[in-house]
Amino acid sequence: MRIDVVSIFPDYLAALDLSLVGKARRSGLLDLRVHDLRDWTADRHRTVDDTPFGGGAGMVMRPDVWGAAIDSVLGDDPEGHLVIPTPSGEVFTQRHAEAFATETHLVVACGRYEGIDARVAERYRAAGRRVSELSIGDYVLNGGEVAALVMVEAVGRLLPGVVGNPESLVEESHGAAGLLEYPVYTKPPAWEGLEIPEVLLSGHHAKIDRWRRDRALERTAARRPDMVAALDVAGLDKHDLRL
Ligand code: 6GU
Repeated sequence: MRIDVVSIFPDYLAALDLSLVGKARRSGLLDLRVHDLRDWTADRHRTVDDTPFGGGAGMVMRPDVWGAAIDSVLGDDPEGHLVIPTPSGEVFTQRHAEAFATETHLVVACGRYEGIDARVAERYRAAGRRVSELSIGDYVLNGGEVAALVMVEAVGRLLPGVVGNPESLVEESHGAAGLLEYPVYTKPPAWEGLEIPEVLLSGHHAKIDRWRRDRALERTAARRPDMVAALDVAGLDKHDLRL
């Protein structure tokens, strides 16, 4: 899979050389290219923004500069999907990550200031491109770079061969079960006067599975009532805790 990230702060994306995503790049599973938006400016000051039509505070990123950058990195690849991180987008979830991981080419356009001129998304949609405007949550960041880091990591770890043991992708929070993950423990079995739940030492796998599912349900009910409300009742069994 290829991902191009365009930003006025390409150094922000340096963290993508590290850890699992860095390894995926070096092994060729992920062709990640980071670009400086200012490479597509035409003036001496390498201007990327201007004042908003209609007035108001802040600056808006120019569509001509973005258009040149996006045309250049999309090339004539008809599969190229334009992703625009923005706090006004729909919320990026594990479902988006799963869908993106099946694609061949993403272009992530990181805006700053008050955002990118709205005609950019409009133009690529009109040209028949897929365009996704996505937020990573209900808070305000200074630009799309941190959101791009989040999205590339969430997608990158789902690419076949990136996570060493694919089993670890199965039972996780925000997975298909629609529940948060149960609490986990390792050695030592007693620490600071705290002991691990005895059932985990029992070797009784059915009991351990039941205990983990109860804790996942309990935790999800306490922390994410919105996820409980969205649970598919058909997926619950008669032993599941009353929520
Ligand atoms: Cl994608 N961008 C910015 N600037 N702020 C955000 C965001 C994105 N998602 C949540 N807050």
